[in-house]
Amino acid sequence: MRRFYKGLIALLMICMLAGCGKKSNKQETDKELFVIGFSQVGAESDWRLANTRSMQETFTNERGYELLMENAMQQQDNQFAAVRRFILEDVDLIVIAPTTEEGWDILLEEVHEAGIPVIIMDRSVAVWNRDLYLTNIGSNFLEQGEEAISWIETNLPVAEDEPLKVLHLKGTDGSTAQLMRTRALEEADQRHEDWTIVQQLNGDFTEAKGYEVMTNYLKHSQDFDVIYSENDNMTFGAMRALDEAGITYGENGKVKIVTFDATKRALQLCLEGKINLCVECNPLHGPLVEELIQKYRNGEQIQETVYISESVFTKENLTQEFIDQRTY
Ligand code: GYE
Repeated sequence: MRRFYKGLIALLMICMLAGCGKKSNKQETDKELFVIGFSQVGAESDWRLANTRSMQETFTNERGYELLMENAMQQQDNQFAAVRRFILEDVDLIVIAPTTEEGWDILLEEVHEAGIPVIIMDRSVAVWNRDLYLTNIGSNFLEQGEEAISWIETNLPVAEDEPLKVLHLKGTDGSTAQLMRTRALEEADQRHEDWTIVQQLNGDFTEAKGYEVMTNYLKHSQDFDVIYSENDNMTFGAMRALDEAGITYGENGKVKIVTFDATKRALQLCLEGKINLCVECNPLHGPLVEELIQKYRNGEQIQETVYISESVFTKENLTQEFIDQRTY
């Protein structure tokens, strides 16, 4: 009997030690790491890949974070599912890069009720209750559009007898980047009686779609002076279509090209004279998001909107050294 009791006690001790050991390890890890659920739009463009990298490089375990990232493949429904999973996992904070602006009220209410703070990154959301998220960090997309317009106004003279014909390549409908860049162009078109938007094509911010819509369009018409393309990847697709149709572009070409993002590949083409203007859209949000999270954790006041700094590039202000050291 004593032997039996001795054995039982030993067994219990082993179990307790093993069990306790595990639990305390987990508790320590949980305590140390700040868990962030990140719903990313997709992997549609070079800009997006750089944006994802910036988040992953910032929020590492070594730096005290656990980043749970979900790629929504450009579908808002996938974002809803991801955010609901984050609620179930009881993460410390949720970062959402929203596909489109509309449709977020109910979901953000759910997150609010769960008591989880939210940061909206890159694009914006249009919700009734502004208290549903801490802050919106991203680009001033309208200003980007206006930069592009003012370059066109100064650099593309309009002929006396013919309007300036703009071909517009649009990004994902309803996304802030599309809405604001489009607004700048449409407002300029209203102001300038001698401008005309010959067509608006939707390329969904991807190279494949940019190539496809451009190829189809060129079968019907090739009469335009400038392409206003809402991101670099659609521009690359459009350039391939122009090459195949034998239409020249850039500095010495028939068609001028204005593009948004200013990723490394686009800047190189700009330096080579193939693209006329690159309006920068800075994807390196990670460090800024971290700064805001730290403020939040310290109980400090956070600005409602935080814009990231950006510039505009033409062949004149670019150098090979600058492009070589660019990380995206
Ligand atoms: O311009 C485009 C991307 O929302 C700023 O989305 C972003 C845009 C960017 O896919 O390349």
